[in-house]
Amino acid sequence: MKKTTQFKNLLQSPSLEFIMEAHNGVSAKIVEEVGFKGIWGSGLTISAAMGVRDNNEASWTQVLEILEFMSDVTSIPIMLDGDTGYGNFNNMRRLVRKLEQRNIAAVCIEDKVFPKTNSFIEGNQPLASIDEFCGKIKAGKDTQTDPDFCIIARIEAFIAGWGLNEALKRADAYEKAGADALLIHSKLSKPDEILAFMKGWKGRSPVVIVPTMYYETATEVFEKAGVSLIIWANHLLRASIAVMQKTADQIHKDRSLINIENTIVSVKEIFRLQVADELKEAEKRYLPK
Ligand code: SPV
Ligand code: MG
Repeated sequence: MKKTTQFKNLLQSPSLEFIMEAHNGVSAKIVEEVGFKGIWGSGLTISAAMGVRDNNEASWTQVLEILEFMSDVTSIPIMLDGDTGYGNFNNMRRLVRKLEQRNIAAVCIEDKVFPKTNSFIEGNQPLASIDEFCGKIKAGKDTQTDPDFCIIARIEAFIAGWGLNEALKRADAYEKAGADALLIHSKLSKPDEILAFMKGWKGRSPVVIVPTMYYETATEVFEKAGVSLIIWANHLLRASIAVMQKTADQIHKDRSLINIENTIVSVKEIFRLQVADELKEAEKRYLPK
């Protein structure tokens, strides 16, 4: 099944679904291997893996290049965290064209202004006007050639401190503009804003959430509230940073690998993830004897 169709089915499925963050080819592959049905191409982790900030310091074509590696090694759909669409409606149109060419199934755009700031960073989080953001959604929907490509509108009203009424007003406008789903974001450690939104939301669009900060809430609470899709947004990068810091420090202190070898994957496991065997077989077929 096409990746776009897989993703649309995931969004519209009656049960709660989950997608997991990846930030390069190998992490994308790991997400698929453990059984997730989709991948979140996180702006935070893709930029962090490049060693830059989540403020559009990496150009959108640099992000596209990473996505292409992620897409090439996986058969499950990728939903890109497209930040603000990297500009206005016109940049959004070009983004959608390029994503479709690279077999990316969906893009999420947020109603902030370029260059964006990560939602968990303290300080001013200016919002785009409703009209401007609706134009961006419409431009994206008019540009896509595959009817199953999805555009998810992310509402940052809670993040910016504008409250529930503003969040609901925006949800309604974005649904009318053609968004395939809404992502409602909150930085609180309790899910109060999310649950209030779910109670107040009378539209039909599926709702997506990112429980990074309210991680202590049982998943069943969101299931009961009618959430459609949960994004585990940054946990593979955070896990790998923890192990890289520990491993580098140990090797540096020991001046030896003796305490490390059994705590990390083998070189063979890297070869397996790279499908090195396939090349061996191909060499037999194509290289001169
Ligand atoms: C990301 O993963 O880049 C996101 C989610 O946009 S958050 O970091 O929570 O804003
Ligand atoms: Mg992001």
